[in-house]
Amino acid sequence: MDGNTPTFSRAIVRKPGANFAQGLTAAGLGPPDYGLALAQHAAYCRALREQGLELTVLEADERYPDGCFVEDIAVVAPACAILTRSGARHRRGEESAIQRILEPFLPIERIEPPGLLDGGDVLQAADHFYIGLSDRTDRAGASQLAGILRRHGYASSMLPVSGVLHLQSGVTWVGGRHLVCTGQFASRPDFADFQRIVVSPRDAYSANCLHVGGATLMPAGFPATRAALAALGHHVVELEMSEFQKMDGGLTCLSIVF
Ligand code: CIR
Repeated sequence: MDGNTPTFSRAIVRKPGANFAQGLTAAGLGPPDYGLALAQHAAYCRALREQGLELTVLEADERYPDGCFVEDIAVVAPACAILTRSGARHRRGEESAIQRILEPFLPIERIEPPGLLDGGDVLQAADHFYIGLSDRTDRAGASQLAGILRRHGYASSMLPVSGVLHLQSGVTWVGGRHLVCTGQFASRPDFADFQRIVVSPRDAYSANCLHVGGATLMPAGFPATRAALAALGHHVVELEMSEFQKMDGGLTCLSIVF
């Protein structure tokens, strides 16, 4: 790992609510078990704390069955936080609680109508922000974000996303020059300067990892991805994510780290 590896001190998470199963999903993996989701969420929180993060844990808000996927609601750069305008209409409104937590720490910006942007489509890798154009993030939202980032001194670029929900469903930065990604993203010139850990199509879910503190958190059950990360010197921590996967959510989706 080099000096480009991010150092986070805080994370925002939100517990899944009793109506978690009513959230959006196209995973086709069956309904989630709420008790198990709570247990997996608690283990996720423990793993973040073990990496030295101070957590703000929001209680569930039953108005928002997808509310535990907080990553989609704000993009946080070192110099500002940008509240998104989700491409999923029924998720709009989730940002009020997140704003209250972020505003003591950072200047707040926001994506304005008609722009659409989900935080899961924004990948910060070293000093660059990649913005995915997906079913949730349109060019208007992406252009607004690029403009805000530029004003705060950050470079960004856009790329198309298809076949997965969000950009970060298929590619994540795990510090240094390392990306974990599916084949779709491995072949993109955008990422040519990175060392890419390419997961097989059947292990696609394991492309969503989170590097925090001294560890790389990854979903449990993907030994090939685990071995590839370990071979590059990562201290890997596996987390059970089955109930969130059923709702189309990955590991990064469950927190806003800053
Ligand atoms: C949704 O469709 O909005 C949620 N069920 C899953 C969101 C996952 N978030 C993410 O990938 N960043």
